[in-house]
Amino acid sequence: QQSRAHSVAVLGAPFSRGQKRGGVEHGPKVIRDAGLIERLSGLDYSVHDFGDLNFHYLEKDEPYMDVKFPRTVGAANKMMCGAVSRAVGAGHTLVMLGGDHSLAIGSVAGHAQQCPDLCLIWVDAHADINTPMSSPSGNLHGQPVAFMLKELQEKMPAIPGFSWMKPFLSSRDLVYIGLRDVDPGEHHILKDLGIQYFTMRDIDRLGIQRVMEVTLDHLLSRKQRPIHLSFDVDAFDPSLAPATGTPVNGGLTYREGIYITEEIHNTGLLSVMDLVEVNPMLGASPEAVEATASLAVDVIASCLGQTREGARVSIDEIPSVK
Ligand code: B3U
Ligand code: MN
Ligand code: MN
Repeated sequence: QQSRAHSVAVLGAPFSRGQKRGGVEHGPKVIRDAGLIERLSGLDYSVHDFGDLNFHYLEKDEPYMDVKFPRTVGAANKMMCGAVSRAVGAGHTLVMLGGDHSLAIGSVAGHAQQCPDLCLIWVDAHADINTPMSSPSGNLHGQPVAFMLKELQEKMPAIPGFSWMKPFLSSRDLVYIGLRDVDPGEHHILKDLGIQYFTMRDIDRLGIQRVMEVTLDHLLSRKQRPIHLSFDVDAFDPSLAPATGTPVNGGLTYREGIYITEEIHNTGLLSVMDLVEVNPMLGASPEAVEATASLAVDVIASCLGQTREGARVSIDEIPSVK
């Protein structure tokens, strides 16, 4: 039942202009240094490391209304969109390493160019669905989902840098898991559009098994289609993932996080995943940074079929006594 992709492509996205804190552009490097490529190769994939995208930070990029670095973020996402579209078109399962979460605009948009019927699972402490008007910070990493949704089209002003894209996703094709820091405007949007979401409280009430059952049923019961997983490392509890820009207490346990990714793998439908917001400059110690990066590697490997049961390589019989 588990269809295995033949090849996995890894694409680094060293970019930080979607938010204010420096260091998240080094995310791809620390995740690779934590052994990502070796781990994926050990899962029997042919792994293609596409290296890092080469983003340009524009020198003159004044805020538009309150939105920070609109042209820089827009251009980075245009580049991301093209790269993801090409990789998916070439038949790879793609892993995008952030970088901040504004990069998901281009990642999901590029995926949607190849797979217009995709669905989106957003694992995050935050909903990242502010519009430029509702955003309390003006940071674009708190707004990527608003750029994608067709239902928000009328609420979105024309932001410089984003004329290359149009909204492409329906709100019923999106599920959130792990929310616990949602702005008032975001909460209104979630309710107004009837978006399916599971807060940490919902996980406490239902358990992660039931949450995944309802999530996959919501997205896949009408038809099987490609999954885009956008995983913000701040979904995890800060005790597990301290090296990130906006940690929020009361996050996912290690086992809840891995259960989510195992269930997504078991659908056989994962097509693109983002792993974002690892910021090695925000760990209190080298150990804190290594723990966060190695957690990121565990999440990615689990998405791609690493199991807690063993049995990756088949052995014919119990070794006999010589
Ligand atoms: N919701 C707030 C804070 C935030 C969003 N995403 C992160 N932080 N990582 C905002 O700025 O939109
Ligand atoms: Mn996020
Ligand atoms: Mn977040």
